[in-house]
Amino acid sequence: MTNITGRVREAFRGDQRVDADALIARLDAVRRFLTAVDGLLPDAELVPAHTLVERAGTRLALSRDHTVVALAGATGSGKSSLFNALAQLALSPVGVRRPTTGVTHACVWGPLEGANRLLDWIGVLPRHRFVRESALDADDETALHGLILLDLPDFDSVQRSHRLEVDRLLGLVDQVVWVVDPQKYADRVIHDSYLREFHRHRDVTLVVLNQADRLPPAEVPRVLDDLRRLLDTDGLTGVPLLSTTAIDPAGMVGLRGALERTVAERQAALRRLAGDVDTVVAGLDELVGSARPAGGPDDSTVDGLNRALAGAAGVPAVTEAVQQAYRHRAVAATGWPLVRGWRRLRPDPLRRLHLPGPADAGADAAESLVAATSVPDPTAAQRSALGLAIRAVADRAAADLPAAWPGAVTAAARSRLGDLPDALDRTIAGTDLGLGRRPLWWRVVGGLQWLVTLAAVVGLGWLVLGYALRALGLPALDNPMVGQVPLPTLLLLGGLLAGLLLAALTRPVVRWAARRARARAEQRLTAKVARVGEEYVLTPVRVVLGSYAQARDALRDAARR
Ligand SMILES: Nc1nc2c(ncn2[C@@H]2O[C@H](COP(=O)(O)OP(=O)(O)OP(=O)(O)O)[C@@H](O)[C@H]2O)c(=O)[nH]1
Ligand SMILES: [Mg+2]
Repeated sequence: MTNITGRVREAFRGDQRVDADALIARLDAVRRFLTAVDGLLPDAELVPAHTLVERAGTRLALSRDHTVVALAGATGSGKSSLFNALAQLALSPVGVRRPTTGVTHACVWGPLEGANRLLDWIGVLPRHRFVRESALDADDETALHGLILLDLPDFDSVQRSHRLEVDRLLGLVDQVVWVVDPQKYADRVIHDSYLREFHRHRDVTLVVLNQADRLPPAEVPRVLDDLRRLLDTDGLTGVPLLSTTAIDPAGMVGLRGALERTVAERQAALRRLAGDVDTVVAGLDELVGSARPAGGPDDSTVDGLNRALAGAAGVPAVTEAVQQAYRHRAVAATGWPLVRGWRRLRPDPLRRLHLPGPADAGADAAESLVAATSVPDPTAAQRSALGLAIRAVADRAAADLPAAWPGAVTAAARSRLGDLPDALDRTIAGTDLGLGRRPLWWRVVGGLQWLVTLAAVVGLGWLVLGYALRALGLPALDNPMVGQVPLPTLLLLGGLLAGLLLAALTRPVVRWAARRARARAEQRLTAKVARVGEEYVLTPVRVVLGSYAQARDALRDAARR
């Protein structure tokens, strides 16, 4: 899986400007990502993205005219000394007892008013806010107008509260000046826990080697080289590195100049947020893959699902009943009239399943939709086959997705499992099984049967009448002859024989037509059941796949610098 953030240039971007609109578009993309994955991915993985969206929105809304710069570093490195030296006032106590600074101090260059809301949000107490605006040197300080300098507690503190405060503030400030001293500049905690973590924010990172005066002048370049090498290992290649001496104004020129440039550019806030987006996108990267996923499971998996659904819905039992019902009704309509009545006494096989029988053939569809059938409940084997088929759908659909997603796809595929039995039953009840209309040939054969039976009855009556007249000694009827056979006898025997023959000839036709009726019903039921599968299983899966595609596109947009 290629890395989406791989497209973000990892090199130091130095003076490259961050366009505010482009940044807002990237933040919008992160927001879109969060909307797309809402409820689908574990919340814990999304916390940094939510925090970013919330923080960035607030920071951009608060003040773009101010640049918040924090002095961060180990205890005793000289943060407070630098803070005071820059302010040219003793604002933050400097001490020998370590750690000295326990609460963040802020110094604002320019009017405090505009900065107050920003400092409220950052969480610097009003009594620790100072204004660097003096009538005497106002002109000298204009270059720093808009700067809010923070003196942080030590990050390697024995006081846990200091570390928490530092971590909180490092997430909010626009630029960080990491202060190290000649003794502890190589400490692992500075590099492993902080500088390395900040590598995506190297555009807003500045490192100062303070207390340079404690080194023999010839040693300073060597220590700076060594520190540069460590910064390279931290992923902070190219960040500005300066030496400072807080106790000597001449040793502050470089840092002051760097801060003046930062303030003048008014880019730090945007660069910081751009770095935050990079970090968040990199953290989310493994939640999306590079390949565009398929729109859903393949046809054969869907066929498998439809077969399993048909089994669970009792389609085989219903189609069997359709075949039997067709035979039952066809024989009742075309059979020998003398035994038809007896056939009608037997129950219609479809009625046994509470499906439309002969009386309600063509019944109102709406009425049959609410009817529950008596189709047998699915067996344990059918239920487990359905479970497996749904699993297969989820597995196939999620095959190309990164590890975080198959769970969501499976959950979606199973999300409406509880509603399936009712939906299938309603579908079966609402399907026109094709037995509503009596075929014309039934009526033709039935009519013929009546005709030949009538002939037999006429023949019988004629004969009975002849016998009766003879028994009473009355003049006999004149029996016309057809060949050697008297007509009444011919009518009786011919009618009976023709009826039996017609019934015998019709039987195979009925069987063939019943099979066709079954196939037709099966086709209709399968199509309807497939629609249920589409609505209750495939659609939820496609919704998740759609969300995945949206999340992937959004993250791609968010990664674009
Ligand atoms: N020689 C010399 N001493 C310095 C310099 N900067 C700071 N110091 C001294 O180093 C000690 C610690 O300075 P602080 O400014 O309190 O250090 P800090 O980083 O604020 O320390 P915490 O508040 O405990 O985190 C003090 O005694 C300062 O006078 C410097 O550039 N040169
Ligand atoms: Mg301090």
